[in-house]
Amino acid sequence: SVNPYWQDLLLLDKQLNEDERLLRDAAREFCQQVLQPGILQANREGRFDPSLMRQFGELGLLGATIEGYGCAGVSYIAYGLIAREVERVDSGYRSAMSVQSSLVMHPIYQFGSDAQKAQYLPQLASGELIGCFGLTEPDAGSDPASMKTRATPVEGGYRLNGSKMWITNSPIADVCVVWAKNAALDDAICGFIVERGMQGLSTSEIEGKMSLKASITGEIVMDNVFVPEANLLPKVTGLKGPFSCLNMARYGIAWGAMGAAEFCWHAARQYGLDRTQFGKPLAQTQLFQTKLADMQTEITLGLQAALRVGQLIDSGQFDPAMISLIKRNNCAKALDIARKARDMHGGNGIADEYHIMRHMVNLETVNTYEGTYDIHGLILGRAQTGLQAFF
Ligand code: TGC
Ligand code: FAD
Repeated sequence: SVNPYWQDLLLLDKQLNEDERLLRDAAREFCQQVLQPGILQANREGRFDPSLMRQFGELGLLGATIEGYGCAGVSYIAYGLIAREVERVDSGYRSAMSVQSSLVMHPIYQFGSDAQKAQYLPQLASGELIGCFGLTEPDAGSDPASMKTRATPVEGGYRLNGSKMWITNSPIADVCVVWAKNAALDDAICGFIVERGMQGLSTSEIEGKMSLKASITGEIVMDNVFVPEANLLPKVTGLKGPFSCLNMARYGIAWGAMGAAEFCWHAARQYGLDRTQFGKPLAQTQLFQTKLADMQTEITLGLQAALRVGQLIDSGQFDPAMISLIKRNNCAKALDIARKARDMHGGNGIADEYHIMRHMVNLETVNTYEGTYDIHGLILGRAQTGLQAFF
């Protein structure tokens, strides 16, 4: 007989509180009923529908951990559960949600002035405004300290020059949180809120992506853009600004990647039960079953680890190394699970109607952005040896 808890052997569900379960169920219903039916076509066409952000907003899924400003004020565990449900449908949709929440609203909330919070947060929470986060540059990816974008002080504000690359949502963003070296502060890195319509700003789309096609990605090019003093994030200088936003986004990705992996695992199991070769279901072969067991093991452990880090964030005890550990491991395991599930679906595994290969190619990006697998390995290596191995 089938173990009734095969999907949740360590009973994660029972470790959640009532509010977290209710939010998880509401997010799952929205994702399965609203997002899942359209994903095949959106991915085929390489299209992100900006109105989805308003729908995320209506459900309270944007900036969900923030107190006030129209935000839900839920726990980081709840935020992780949302990411898991959204990414069960598509990593690109989770990208849109996590950039808005962790990389745009979080820095404005943590490092913004009262006026900036009041001006931007309510409309970002409702999805009326779409935000993006510009850290990566053509010549500065894993090493953002080498960025070239510069802010030069002028009367009343700054002139920004430089270009950002691979920026989720930039072509449709109303608000860009851009990180630049501030010449007024000895080139310390500062955050600036750059708005659509500012002269000299352009955000062209990057074409030809074979991964995360249902997410829109672009550049941010700034040619002498005047940014008023009021748009400088006043409460942080240095790389700890962008990195502390990345902590939260990476944590959400660790949950999200498990959502994509769960989709692939459940689909492979069902496919194996339904498909007969050599006179018996594929799921009745030893090779198929041990692959399912590997998937179940990695997902169950990965979710427990993400839950544990969520508890530590919620109780103010987290360290960035914990987040590197789960981002790195969960993304790599999810990618491996998606590749296995692709194989277990045989030829059907390459058809987009089965959704597996889309998850697989999406997870290639997820394993790379927000710090690659190897970069998180080096962060963990440094944290246990005290030795810097980046350069
Ligand atoms: P390092 O010397 O280590 O640190 C510089 C300053 O930053 C502080 N810091 C942190 N603060 C908070 N949280 C963290 N995780 C932090 N890590 C470092 C550190 O204490 C120091 O502060 P201070 O006051 O002493 O100045 O800096 P480094 O240049 O040696 O950094 C090395 C490295 C490799 C760890 C770092 O550069 C890194 O993480 N690289 C990866 C880059 C990355 O993740 N980029 C992500 C771009 S955004 C993105 O991909 C969005 S995708 C969104 C989506 O669609 O979902
Ligand atoms: P590189 O840094 O050039 O790395 C290439 C390879 O070299 C990797 O395997 C890396 O692990 C390895 N490597 C690098 N340094 C070392 C070292 N010291 N030792 C050993 N190996 C090393 N960025 C943003 O700022 N905002 C966004 O919204 C955003 N969205 C993205 C969306 C998509 C679809 C993609 C693909 C990327 C996005 N990024 C975004 C950028 C992303 O964060 C970077 O791609 C990532 O940080 C890696 O940088 P890179 O591409 O320049 O690769």
